[in-house]
Amino acid sequence: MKHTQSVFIGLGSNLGDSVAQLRSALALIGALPTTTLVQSSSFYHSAPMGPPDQPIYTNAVCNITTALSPIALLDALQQIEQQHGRVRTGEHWGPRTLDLDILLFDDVVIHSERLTIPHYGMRGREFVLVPLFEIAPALSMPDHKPLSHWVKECDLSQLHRLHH
Ligand code: A4P
Ligand code: MG
Repeated sequence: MKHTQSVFIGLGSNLGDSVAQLRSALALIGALPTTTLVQSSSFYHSAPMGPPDQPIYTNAVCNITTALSPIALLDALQQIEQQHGRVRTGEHWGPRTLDLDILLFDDVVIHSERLTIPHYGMRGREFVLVPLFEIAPALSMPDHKPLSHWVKECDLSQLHRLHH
């Protein structure tokens, strides 16, 4: 049997019915071959990072176990983005119906053309670190500091947990 790895995925959406899109993405992620959805965080509303003239985001983080390789998982996640009408306009940090980022893939480190793991943009992003902390408070970050230390560096004033 293939070895399964523990992987954290960041989900974001700020076009269309964002909550419905995150829910549907979570279901599709959990249905991928060899993959189990172990846990998902609450959903959060967050102010856009990047161009300010775009709708607020809904963000969440989930934890899966999978025997997929990092690149096979990326292919599968990009397919799910496409299924949700993701159009890549080329605008940096522009609005999107669904964005799925591989945050951490066990202890794997990759710097290739298609993949940077750990994800380059976790530090300082409250909409990634707070949901991650909710489901994995004991996690150690790539610099070996506790996740709580990274969370403390964040501005939490524009982040709101959704009650549902
Ligand atoms: N790629 C490399 N590493 C990874 C990885 N670990 N996971 C490559 C996923 N993809 C990875 O991604 C561009 C390319 O990154 C992919 O083709 C893949 O090969 P993309 O999704 O097309 O582009 P993007 O998401 O617009 O670019 P980028 O720089 O990844 O943006 P981020 O970091 O995803 O940020 N504000 C709020 N409040 N909440 C958000 O979720 N998200 C963004 C996008 C901006 N502002 C936001 C939010
Ligand atoms: Mg992305």
